[in-house]
Amino acid sequence: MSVSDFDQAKIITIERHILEEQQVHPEATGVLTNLLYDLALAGKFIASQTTRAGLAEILGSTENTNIQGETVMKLDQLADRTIFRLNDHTGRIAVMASEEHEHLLPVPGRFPVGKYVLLYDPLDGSSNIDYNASIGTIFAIYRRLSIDGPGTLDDCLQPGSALVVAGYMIYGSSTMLVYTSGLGVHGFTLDPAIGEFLLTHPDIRIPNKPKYYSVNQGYEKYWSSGIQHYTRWLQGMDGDRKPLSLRYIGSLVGDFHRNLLSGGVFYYPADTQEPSKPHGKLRLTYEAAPLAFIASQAGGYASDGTRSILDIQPETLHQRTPLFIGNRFLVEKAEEFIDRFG
Ligand code: AFP
Repeated sequence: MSVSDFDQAKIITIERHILEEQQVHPEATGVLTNLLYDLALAGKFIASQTTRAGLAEILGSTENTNIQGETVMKLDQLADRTIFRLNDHTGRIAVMASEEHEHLLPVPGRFPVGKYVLLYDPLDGSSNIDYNASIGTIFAIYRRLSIDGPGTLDDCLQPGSALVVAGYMIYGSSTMLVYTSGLGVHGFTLDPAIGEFLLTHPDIRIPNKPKYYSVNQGYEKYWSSGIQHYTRWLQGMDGDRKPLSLRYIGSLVGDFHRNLLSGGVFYYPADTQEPSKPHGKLRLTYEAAPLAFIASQAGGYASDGTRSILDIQPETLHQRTPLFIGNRFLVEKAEEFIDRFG
């Protein structure tokens, strides 16, 4: 690269990007900007740990105990503690909730509370860690509803349509952070040499021509007739349309990220496998809703099979929901099949 090429190239760090987006909102105080920056920092920390997965054994640990006789924290607990500890003292957060904890995570009494609510899934797809497949962190940020004092459960139980920011970090062949604040979807890749997230995927749009469908087809016998018909349709079995290719990692962030960039649909329907989980496996507040916001900002759509995920009012923190997410026409087709065949 010549000196003049280098001078012309616009190197946009995540900090610069967030600051530039902030200028679109003259009323912004910078609190949200800093909160996003804290999450990016958590992502760097988690990435540095996930790339060392497996080394604990080589370094002499047995089961959960390392060579010094200390308990080794599982990576999902480590990710959970990292996000909490980077955000508990900043005065930006009213309350947090995590996939790892049944109850709310209040801001410790010695720290000030702020105006935002943070819900997160610290390490989604963690059963893939041992096999070196992509895993991710999902986050959702709302404005608190309560006026002051510690944040409440109601602050956390807001529909996706009230989201202020949603994003994820994906720990794969590289580490990426993808987020939206309602001004499009932007992706940043972590340059490990300098420890910075750089803008590599500005204004992501789901391609109009989809490539993939993603579902755990091993569970087909537990599906309703509507889902079985829909899957046949995606495979082009009911006409002369070309089939979509099947890709499924079993790691929501990885499956969603691939389909966001290549076009397609991911679904995890309700099934009859476990009567105790009549609504499928995925969680509404910190999995489905934030990804639905990202999908909609990228020109896509997410549904529970009958209505937009963004319109669902959560009733409990860890509520499960069926999820269909990706290109709008593919998700609407799922709604049609469910409406017709159940
Ligand atoms: P784990 O965190 O236990 O690996 O679960 C991952 C997950 O919640 C989500 O990331 C996947 O989309 C989904 O489960 C995969 O579930 P199946 O193994 O039932 O297909």
